Amino acid sequence: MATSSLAPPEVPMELHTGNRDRLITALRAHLSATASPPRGLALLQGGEEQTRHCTDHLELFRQESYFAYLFGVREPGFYGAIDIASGQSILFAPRLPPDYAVWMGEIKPLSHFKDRYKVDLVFYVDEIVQVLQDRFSEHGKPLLFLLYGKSADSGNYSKPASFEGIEKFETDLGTLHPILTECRVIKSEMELALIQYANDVSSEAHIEVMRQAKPGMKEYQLESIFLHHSYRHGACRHCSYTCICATGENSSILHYGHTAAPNDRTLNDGDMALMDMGAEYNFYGSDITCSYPINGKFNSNQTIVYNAVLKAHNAVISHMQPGVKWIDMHKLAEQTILESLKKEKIIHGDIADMMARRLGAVFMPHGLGHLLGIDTHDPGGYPEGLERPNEPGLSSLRTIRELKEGMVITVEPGCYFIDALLRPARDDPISSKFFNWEEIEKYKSFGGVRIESDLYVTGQGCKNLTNCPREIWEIEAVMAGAPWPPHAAATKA
Ligand code: LEU
Repeated sequence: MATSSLAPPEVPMELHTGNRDRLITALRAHLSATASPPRGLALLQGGEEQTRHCTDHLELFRQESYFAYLFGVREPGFYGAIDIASGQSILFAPRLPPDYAVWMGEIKPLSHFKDRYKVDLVFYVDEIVQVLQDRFSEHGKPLLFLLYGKSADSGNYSKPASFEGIEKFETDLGTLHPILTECRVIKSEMELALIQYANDVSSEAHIEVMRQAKPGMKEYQLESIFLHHSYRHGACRHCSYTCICATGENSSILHYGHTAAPNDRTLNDGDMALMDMGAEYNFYGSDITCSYPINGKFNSNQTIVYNAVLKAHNAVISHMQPGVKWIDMHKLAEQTILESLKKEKIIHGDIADMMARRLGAVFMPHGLGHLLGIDTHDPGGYPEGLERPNEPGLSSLRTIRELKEGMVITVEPGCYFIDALLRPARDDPISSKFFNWEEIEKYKSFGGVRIESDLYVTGQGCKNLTNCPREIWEIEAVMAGAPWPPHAAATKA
């Protein structure tokens, strides 16, 4: 039986009150520079429950992230508003039909939501026009700041609040999104505590998977161990993303594990496993990757690739501090990996030439890491004025910002042997000369290695929130039954 040292923490609603205060301060500062006095309300529509296609099967609801950030509301169908001048917060709850009490449970009174979510006022959604007009129209037609803006990762737009009668209000679609997005970039102590907890759960669950992995098992069994541990011991019902449980050649498929590649391969003796899985607690997530041999012992090729990636992971972490440019960290990781591959005669030639030709992207086509918070790819990576680069590898970066104290960002270098990238490199007469194709042939079905930790940027450097065995000897010891963290041994003795 797996044991656990986890204790799911109470979530203080002050976390979300603090998030609202941060938005109010930022909006007031912005508006006082353009209008006086600051007026209007920020109005957001929470997520709506979805059914499976045309059926009545309800998908498990997870709140929309911007709404979760400001209000912490778990239930679907809400609206939330913040009066910028007074700072008052207002929730609008859906009016539920009497039948709800029979099929879904108690219909909670509005006072329940006021107490639970610590807002100033609560009304029903069908009262929204009247409430906003009666209470907030002292300066004429009330002005509503709605959330409308593009996600730099998906290219999708957030849905601005809409309701019957919205034409009675003046609306602004451009102000709220960039300001609220920027608020989410810097984490408060309370947010950090939840991200740390999600990391504690995921680190422990990863170790449980590592201990149980054996040749002959299926990838989905590793996924199920992670999900079970996170939920059973950590109270995490959601994951931050679909588990990537890739073994053997599958570990070179960056976003493996989706419906068309559903973690269903049988594990073989001699395979590497690349496990990218993260639990989510009260909306805040984690994103961790561990790579190791299924049989518990690194062979020589596995050692070479693993140590190349580990060296890059550690080099980046040792350079991280406020002011450092993330694109420079990406290049540092690429260069470190290329140097290790050169030392092992997998590639040859001048590293600076390879960097200039962007050959690092043949082995690491994704970005070094991304902001993490309520979303796995947390927004704010490309604020206005910052353009996504278009060169290979760099174009996959989800941010090229300078690090700032309070950011949480993943560090996830990887090294993969991907046919779809090696083939064109081979076909290109100039690039081809940098590769030792005979040596690379030996890694044909190797797959890849990724090592991913979640880092908090402090005033002077950074703090690693992830606690998984990383050195080869540590992984081999844990897979052979040694305790983790290692001081657990001392405590037990
Ligand atoms: N999480 C990273 C990204 O999508 C890449 C990883 C899955 C290889 O940017």
